[in-house]
Amino acid sequence: MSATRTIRTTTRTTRPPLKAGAVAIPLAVLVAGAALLLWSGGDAAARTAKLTVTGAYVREPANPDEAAAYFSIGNTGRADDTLTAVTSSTGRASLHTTNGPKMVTLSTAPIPAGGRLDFSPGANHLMIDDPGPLKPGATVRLTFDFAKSAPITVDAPVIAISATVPGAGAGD
Ligand SMILES: [Cu+2]
Repeated sequence: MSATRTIRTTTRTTRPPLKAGAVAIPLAVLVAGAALLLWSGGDAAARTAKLTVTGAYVREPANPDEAAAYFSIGNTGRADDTLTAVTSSTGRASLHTTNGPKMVTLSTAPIPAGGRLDFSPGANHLMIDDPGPLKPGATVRLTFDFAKSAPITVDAPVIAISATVPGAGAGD
């Protein structure tokens, strides 16, 4: 697509005619540039992360000040990526991990090529501060931002305090 755009600039005819020698060099540069774009584009496509977010849910909070969300990010691509932030349609979300009895904020979390990043109870979780009332059946829209890949948005269902994890044992 970008190569097509580059080539289209050669069809401009509004400029006054130039000497053949003056045209030849810019054309050569354009052709070389287009070839470089094609080459680097193909190379990049072969080595990108391919991310999917699965199993996202929000546990109904015991109090309205704080909720936790969980999810899994799979990477079937051939490059690592990094989760840099998650934003929530309600409240303020931050990445947390559990270190013994304490919660620690994570600024980023790695998603290895061919691997996955799990945010699951007892370990990593998405903390949502001041989410407001969240009842089972509602959904919270979560947008995941990555260092390299385009953002991914999912609607995470709110599940009851006592409910089992959705999709548990499904083996996604
Ligand atoms: Cu936390």
